Parts: sequence; structure tokens; C-alpha cells
Amino acid sequence: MVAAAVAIMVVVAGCDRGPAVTPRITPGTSTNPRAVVIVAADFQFSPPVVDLVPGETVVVQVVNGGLAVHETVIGPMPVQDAWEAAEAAVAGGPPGPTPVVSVGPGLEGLRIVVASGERKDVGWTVPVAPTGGPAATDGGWFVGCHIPGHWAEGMVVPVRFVGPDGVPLATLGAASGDTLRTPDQDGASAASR
Ligand SMILES: [Cu+2]
Repeated sequence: MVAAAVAIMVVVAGCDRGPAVTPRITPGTSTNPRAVVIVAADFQFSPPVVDLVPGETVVVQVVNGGLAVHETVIGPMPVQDAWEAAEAAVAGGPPGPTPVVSVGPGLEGLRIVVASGERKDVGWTVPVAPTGGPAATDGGWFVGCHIPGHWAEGMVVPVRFVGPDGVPLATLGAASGDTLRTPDQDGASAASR
């Protein structure tokens, strides 16, 4: 109870560690996972930032409100780059569900492919480092869509690792969204935006 009261005060008082402090989060557990809703449209994600608590168990609920097939790939940039390259290789294939593609071991991240009008729920435990903080955050984590061309259209939002109080964890400034870079496959398109 004391912890809860303190957390509320922190939220009310604001915090100079960053401009955005989200409401207190009750981290999900294996028996009571927290719902993380992500809506994919043509061609953007909502919400603009996805908050996750390292080590918590969530149910990622991906809703495709667009007309195209979309996906959420959750992971750091090496994972985003791997899927961008893998899916670019099958661009121009026949319409329908995204072609079967794969990436190397350790680069899978969490990938959920959702057809237009569909919703998929996937249980997932957010990786945690031995120190208790987020795992492998160099360069930040993102939620991205790598159906060919979609990332370049803007289908990427940053993951913000937060504590149960909603305060962003330290060392995570890279996930602020202003350090987004284009996956290697789309380097030529940056100037057109
Ligand atoms: Cu997409």
C-alpha cells in the first residue's frame, strides 16, 4: 500500500528523467498477464509508444484495423533488421498471407502476423537481464512491421521499458523515438520523407 501511494505521488509530481510518465502499471504475471493492445493500421501503429516492464508476462493483443496484412515484430534493432531483410527477399510474391520467412537463431523477437480485420493474442514474457533491468537494450527496442515497404511508411514505434510506477527505467534514452533509424534495406528512402 505504501508503495502504491508513493507511486501515485511520483506520477502527480512528475519526473525530470523524461517528459512522459505513464500511469502506474501493474506488471503481468504468468497467472494474471497484462494486456498490451497494439492496433495496426495502413500504415501506423497505435499507441505511439509501447510500455513494457522487464520480466512481466503479457498478452500482446494485435488488432489489424487496416486493409493490408500487418505484423508486430518486437525486439531490438538486430531483430528488426533481420526481419526487414528476410521479408524484402519475398517482396512481390502472390497476394494473401505473408510468405513464410524466417531469420537466424536469436533474431526472432516476438513476431505476430495479423490479417486485415483480425486480432491475435499471444502470451509473452518480456525478457529481463540478470540485473533485473531490460535485456539487450543497445539502440532501444521497437515494435515494427516488415511487410515490404511498411517500415518505411512509418510502421514502427519505440518500446519504453518502465518500472511498475510507470517511470521509464534508466539507460533507456535510446528508446525515446527520436533515434529511429531505417533498417538497412531502406536506406535509400530516407531522403524522400
Ligand atoms: Cu504493416
